[in-house]
Amino acid sequence: MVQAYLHDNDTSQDFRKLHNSGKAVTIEHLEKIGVIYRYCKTEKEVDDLARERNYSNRDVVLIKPDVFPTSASYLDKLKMFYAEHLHEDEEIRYVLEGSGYFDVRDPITNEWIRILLVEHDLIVIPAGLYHRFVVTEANFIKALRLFKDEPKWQALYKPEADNNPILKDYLSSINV
Ligand code: KMT
Ligand code: NI
Repeated sequence: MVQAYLHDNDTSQDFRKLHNSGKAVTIEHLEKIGVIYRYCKTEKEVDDLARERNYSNRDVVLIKPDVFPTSASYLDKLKMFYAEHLHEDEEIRYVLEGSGYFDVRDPITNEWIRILLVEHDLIVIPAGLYHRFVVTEANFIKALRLFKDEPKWQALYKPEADNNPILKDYLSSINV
């Protein structure tokens, strides 16, 4: 079962650690803010969901130290994924191997919710929801990234993205 909890915001610890504040977050709460979690035993289940939601493009992202020339460049890549951002399209991520954390910023309370994803976990992050990503201390994830027809999946960083109409559309979609 997926684990979600409030992030402890302890910046003295490495960002790949658990950062579990002890306050659990339910799947129902995630759904309220438009985040969908699914366990997909096979890639066929992912394909079905992708078809239903009109996704037609995908790639595989591999994040682990040995695919980077130096440990500094690995860390730079991790920091890039960890910068708070949103997208103008919803994004689907499916873990093929390894594990990682998706942190989503609760638009109601402004708190970071940490979601641990392991093999077979799929997450849908709605357009306009601020998030960031980091691997766990195992330092390894292989994940499918699914994109709609016309990919608009470049990251839009905070605070510039605060004025993006997609953010306002997202907030009104969840009644905030
Ligand atoms: C994103 O949009 O934040 C990402 O794609 C993170 C890497 S996917 C494991
Ligand atoms: Ni993203």
